[in-house]
Amino acid sequence: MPTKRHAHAAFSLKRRDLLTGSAAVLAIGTLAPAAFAAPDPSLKDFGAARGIAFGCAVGAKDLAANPDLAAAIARDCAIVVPENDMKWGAVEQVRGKPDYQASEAVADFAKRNSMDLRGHTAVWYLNMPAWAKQDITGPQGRDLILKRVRDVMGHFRGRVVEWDVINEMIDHTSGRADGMREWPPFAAGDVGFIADCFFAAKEADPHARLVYNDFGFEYVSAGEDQRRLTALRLMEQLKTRDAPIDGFGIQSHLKVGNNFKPQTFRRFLADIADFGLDISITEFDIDDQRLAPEIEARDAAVAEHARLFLETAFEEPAVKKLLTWGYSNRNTWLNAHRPRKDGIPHRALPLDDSMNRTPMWDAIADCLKNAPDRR
Ligand code: 9MR
Repeated sequence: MPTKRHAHAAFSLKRRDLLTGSAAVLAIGTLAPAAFAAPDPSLKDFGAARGIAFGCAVGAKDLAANPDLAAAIARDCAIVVPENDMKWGAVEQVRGKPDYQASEAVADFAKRNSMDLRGHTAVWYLNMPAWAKQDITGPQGRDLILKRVRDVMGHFRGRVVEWDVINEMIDHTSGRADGMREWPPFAAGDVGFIADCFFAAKEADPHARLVYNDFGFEYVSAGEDQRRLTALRLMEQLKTRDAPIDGFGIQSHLKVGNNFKPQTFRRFLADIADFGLDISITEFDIDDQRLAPEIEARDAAVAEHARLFLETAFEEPAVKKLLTWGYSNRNTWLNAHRPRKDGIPHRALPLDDSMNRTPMWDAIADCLKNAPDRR
């Protein structure tokens, strides 16, 4: 693994190349001296030139412990989302005593670096505080969830551009005819309860864009085919109820070797966009489980998969945000939650663990550059 010194050397070399290049152009008098200060192009710039906000998820702890990661994110990202720090279980461990210290640290980081902030997530059946798990099953369950929406979104009112109001309420394995998750507050209220969460969200933060976020729409398989249909039906039902929903979040936790059919995914994006919704790619990363350990080949396959997926995604003008779930391979949830069988770390993200670009970075850059302009 290259040391920090190597990473620095690589950076200096790039700067030197850039300066030499600028000097050469200056010598023939076509560039203003300001070009000397021009930084390396960043993903946020490529995205901005097409009307796509590029960013990533990061946690307060990771920011504090990894200054090099913080610097890389500040350079490349126009938007950040706290990976875990806004979740109910993180914020309100003690009932009635919310602690926003960690989520505020991420919000601060965003502000200091002129980035937008995404909110994740007001309602999720996972990562709840221990004290709430029992209570949400009772008659007060729905009120408790609605209060949580008002609390967290009210706290950040005016500071979050886009909120995942609801996360992961589709479950094709639930056995329910409607394909929705078996979860007490939902079962009691049907889709009307999800709509109520959006109404509460709108009151709590009228200017944030309100999103339904979920996984498992990207590939062709019996389960995902069903999940896409359920999602479309859900959007239709929410629209029928005039729920204030602005966008649909496709998590995009991809896996090399899964069956990606561009035309199927493209159709789904168009169908979602037809509801008048924006689409955000909210948690992009690539699981390389099925690939042999050799790094170069894994990086190439991951980049190729990224390219195929993003090319297809960006064809749809409603896709206006792309966030990766983590930014460097040093900090990916996959190593803890989806470890490779051989135990070696995943190559899932745009930077390696020394903050050098992986081929996935180039794939994202190319896809952003080639995306149709939606500004
Ligand atoms: O990456 C997150 C991991 O650190 C947490 O332990 C886990 C449980 O809170 O959540 C992970 O993030 C999930 C996200 O919030 C929702 N979509 C799936 C993500 C990966 O599991």
